[in-house]
Amino acid sequence: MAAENEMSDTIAAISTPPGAGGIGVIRMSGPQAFAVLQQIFKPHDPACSFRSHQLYYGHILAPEVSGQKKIIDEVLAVYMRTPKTYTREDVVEIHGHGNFLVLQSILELLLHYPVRLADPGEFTKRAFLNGRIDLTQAEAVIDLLSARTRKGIEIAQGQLSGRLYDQVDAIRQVLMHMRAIVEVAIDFPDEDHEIINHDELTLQLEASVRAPLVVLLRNADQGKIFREGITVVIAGLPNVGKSSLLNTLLQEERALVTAIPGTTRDTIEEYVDIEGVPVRIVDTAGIRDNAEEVEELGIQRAKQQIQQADLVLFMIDLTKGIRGADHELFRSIEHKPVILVANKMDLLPQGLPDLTEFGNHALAQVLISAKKQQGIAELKQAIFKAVVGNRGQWQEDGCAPNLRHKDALTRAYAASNQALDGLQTVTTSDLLAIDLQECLAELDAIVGVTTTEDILDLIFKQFCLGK
Ligand SMILES: Nc1nc2c(ncn2[C@@H]2O[C@H](COP(=O)(O)OP(=O)(O)OP(=O)(O)O)[C@@H](O)[C@H]2O)c(=O)[nH]1
Ligand SMILES: [Mg+2]
Repeated sequence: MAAENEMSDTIAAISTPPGAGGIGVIRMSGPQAFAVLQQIFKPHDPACSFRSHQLYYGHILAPEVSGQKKIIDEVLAVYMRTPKTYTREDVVEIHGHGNFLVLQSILELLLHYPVRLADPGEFTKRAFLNGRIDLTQAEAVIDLLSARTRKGIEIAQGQLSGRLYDQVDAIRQVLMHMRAIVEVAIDFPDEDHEIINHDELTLQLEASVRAPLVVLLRNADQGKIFREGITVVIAGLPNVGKSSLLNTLLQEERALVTAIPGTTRDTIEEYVDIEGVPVRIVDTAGIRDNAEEVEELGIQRAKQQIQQADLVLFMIDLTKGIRGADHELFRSIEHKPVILVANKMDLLPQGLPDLTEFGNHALAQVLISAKKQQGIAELKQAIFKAVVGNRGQWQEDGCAPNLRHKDALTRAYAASNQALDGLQTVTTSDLLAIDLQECLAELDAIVGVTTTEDILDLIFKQFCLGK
């Protein structure tokens, strides 16, 4: 962040998204916030004396133009005195009408005073720098604002309440304690062996450092799925019922469905929440040879989408049995994670066709009727299982470390390996201290005790303005 962007500045931004809304909020934070509010806000009750954390009704007035003050908006304003505020600084919020131009006028007015426009994420950055939240909680704000499923919200809220911080901090405390013992041993080399009980330290390292690190690392992989979601592509020959499945998953008539093969030309994508995972679901053109020009373009797109998919739902039409073209298409996608979806079970003649050949290569096979909405819950479970693995592995109340955390956790785990080796081969206390310190430093960086300005900038850049 540029040098002129000092913490002592008073900053302001529109905190609600652009577009029309019932109300729109402008937020100001810093030492001048209250003084500036008093200059531009005329309370309805002129005798009112501002009390902290209370809303006041009144008007925002522009400076006099030809002897008259112009009303910019009718608002509610609140002044929140430090330190019980979002940033721990004095904070003012002005709740105006949710018209972007009105809010822009209020913001421009503020900028005539000793107030500057906030950088993206700067309010939350101040909350972090002023010690109200740690870095994982600041990152949870980003996750909370961008979460697309209730599950994603739940995970972000857990992290915001300090769940990840607590788990990482518990490991840090153990490491600090262990390091202190080793440091003493360094100071008294003659009594080294009495001070360091190798068995006890090994036990502590295993149970209170390495085991919780492994749990966090495992959750990181699954956290990524809940945070970022996955892409699932529905592929199959024309007319097998791909668009019908898309519509059923969305519970709306999103894609055209007809009895004519080759109905879908372009790819169609939407988001659905599957057991808490945000899934980008893509319906594609049925793949066949000798398609005419427009359809052929759609088929090329379908193939591209299949290549980029995290999971492919390969659909067949049970009423048609298994056709040679099904085999051909399946061979082109079997290198991807695939679920075999056998559709139109409502029309199923006696007996199932033999699906074993596909089944052996697919992660699962599910019988459905896209039209009659049968087997859909099973399909969703199969998708969830294919991407998240067995439910048992995901701790429901667990944390979901992000990629930055995961990198640091991986390095912390490697350092703990070194420390363990050291303890087992009875290394020198100096080397052991270095390994423990390395492990600790990685965890410090996760919670933000020691994080470089570059990394902070990278994190807070992900925010939008006003957060
Ligand atoms: N009985 C029955 N009919 C279905 C089912 N699913 C789809 N259909 C019918 O099959 C026909 C094709 O369905 P679509 O969903 O358009 O198939 P598609 O795979 O998207 O076809 P293309 O876009 O041409 O590749 C329509 O007449 C649907 O009503 C089902 O589960 N049962
Ligand atoms: Mg279709």
